[in-house]
Amino acid sequence: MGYVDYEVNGYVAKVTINRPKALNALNEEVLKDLSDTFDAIDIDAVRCVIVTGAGDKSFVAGADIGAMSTMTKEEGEKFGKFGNDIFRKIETFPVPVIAAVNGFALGGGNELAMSCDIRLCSANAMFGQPEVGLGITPGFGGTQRLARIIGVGKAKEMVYGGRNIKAAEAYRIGLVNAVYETIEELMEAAEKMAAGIASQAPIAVRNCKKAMNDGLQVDMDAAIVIEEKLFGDCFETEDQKAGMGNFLEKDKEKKLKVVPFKNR
Ligand code: DAK
Repeated sequence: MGYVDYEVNGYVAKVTINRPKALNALNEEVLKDLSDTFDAIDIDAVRCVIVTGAGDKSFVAGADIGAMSTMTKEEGEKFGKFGNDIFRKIETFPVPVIAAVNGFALGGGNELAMSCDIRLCSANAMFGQPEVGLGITPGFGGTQRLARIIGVGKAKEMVYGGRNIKAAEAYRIGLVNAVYETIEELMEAAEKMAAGIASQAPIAVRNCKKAMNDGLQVDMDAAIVIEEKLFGDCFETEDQKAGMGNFLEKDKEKKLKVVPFKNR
């Protein structure tokens, strides 16, 4: 794909936004390539996805300011919906998605990272929603997801003030799970985490993602019903029989990961 590289290693896919000359800023072409890449992922073969940016400076420096500068109200709304649909596709993607943030994650870049399940970053990362300085609101979910991840007070401070924060602060306020000194260490850690997730019972992992995502949208009474249903579904899988059987037989050598999805 033109602006997005895709590779698969074992059960782990890596999606790399590749427009380094513009610090991987998101224009319509990049967003379309990102969307097409996720559509093409074989979820019978891939159990975890890593999203990162090309180069050593930027994850994604935001939506493309040049492209947005001449938009009308209608075009702005259309562009916002285009991006939001793609980020929602990532957020609800059946298997976990890890953002490996290797530099700037500003505006649409922070919003992309927040649509992923887990964020890891390198020490040179910088996060922020600087849109108010450009005369616009965040438009790819920044006014919604940031508050859900770091809390309303901190999110309002970041969004109203358009203040960018460094990796250490992002870690302190819970925007990222971990910070690594170098990009190499970051990628190694992201791959290790992804492989660890991929080695677990795949349908159980998928159901955990769905239970947490869907459950957070409703009240607790409805949320536990979502959990009960997805928990029950696991009892129709080979993984549950193999996983519990291995435990009862005290067979720690057998690995669930050798059972491919398509045999289920
Ligand atoms: N868009 C387009 N080009 C960008 C860009 C961006 N967001 N960020 C960087 N670039 C380009 C620069 O123009 C420059 O291109 P050339 O001049 O070389 O052609 C190249 O990348 C390198 O950038 P710099 O020379 O500026 O590099 P520095 O290291 O000096 O600075 C920086 C790095 C990240 C601090 C700086 O580039 C910067 O401040 N960039 C803008 C960051 C930003 O404000 N991001 C938020 C964008 S607003 C909506 C939908 C979506 C959104 C909002 C509403 N709806 C429709 C409602 C989302 C909005 C945003 O994301």
